[in-house]
Amino acid sequence: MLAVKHAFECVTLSVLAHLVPLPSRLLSKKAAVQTKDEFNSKVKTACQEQRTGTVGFKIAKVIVVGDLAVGKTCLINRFCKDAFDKNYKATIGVDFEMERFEVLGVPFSLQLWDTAGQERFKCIASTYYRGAQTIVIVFDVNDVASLRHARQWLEDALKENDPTNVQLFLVGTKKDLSSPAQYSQIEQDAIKLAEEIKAEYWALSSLTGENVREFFFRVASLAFEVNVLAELEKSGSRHIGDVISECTAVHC
Ligand SMILES: Nc1nc2c(ncn2[C@@H]2O[C@H](COP(=O)(O)OP(=O)(O)OP(=O)(O)O)[C@@H](O)[C@H]2O)c(=O)[nH]1
Ligand SMILES: [Mg+2]
Repeated sequence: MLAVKHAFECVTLSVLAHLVPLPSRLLSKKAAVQTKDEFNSKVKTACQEQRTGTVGFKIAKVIVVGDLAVGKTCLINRFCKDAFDKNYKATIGVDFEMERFEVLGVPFSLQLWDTAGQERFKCIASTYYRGAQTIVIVFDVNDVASLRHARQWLEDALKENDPTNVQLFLVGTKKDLSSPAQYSQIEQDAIKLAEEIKAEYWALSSLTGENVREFFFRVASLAFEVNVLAELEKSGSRHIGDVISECTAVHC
């Protein structure tokens, strides 16, 4: 059996927890890691009472998309391997990493799909978009064009997925390369876009590691929460269904 790599209870890490997207004015780098520190109470209770159904066996699919060389692979490698490569090696098609978490005592895994940004590999990469629970759109905070292209990446990813059923993140990388003045300019545009597409905005650096861990924990906790809530809803409706069929059986 694979060992759990990341175990967390939300009370200790304030980044881990809430379902509703952050209010836009809080979407700056700092605010994103200082959000509410509570999981949904139904989710907490279900975890305490071990009523999370099949969630412990579930794997959430996360696709990471965005222009070439914005830093998608580095982001995943920083989190999964705590490594950073300053030489650019284009991803060909897709790469894949699996990360195991324990959230509120329940095992949970993220399947991270690192897709190619280069146009010539886009066709292969897009065949892996389907079935994503989370879409991470990456841009480089030093490259305005990569932010402009974010909408197109989202559109492509949504063609293969149900827009009402995915969580969106807009992630600005390479924060270490920008001055505070430069950064605050692009941040405004990024926040505006994040609001429009209903994504949560994060800025980070894979070189320094700033915000990387917090970001993935946040992705894992939101995906987990959604899964548990869906499971509770399913078991709730099953119970109602059982009652109805029992009633029909005895003609009540
Ligand atoms: N300074 C700095 N450089 C970064 C950061 N993230 C990535 N890079 C550099 O940016 C270049 C591209 O990074 P990748 O992660 O390979 O980019 P990618 O988005 O996976 O590119 P494709 O696979 O072609 O789509 C590499 O030279 C990295 O070293 C960062 O946070 N800071
Ligand atoms: Mg890559």
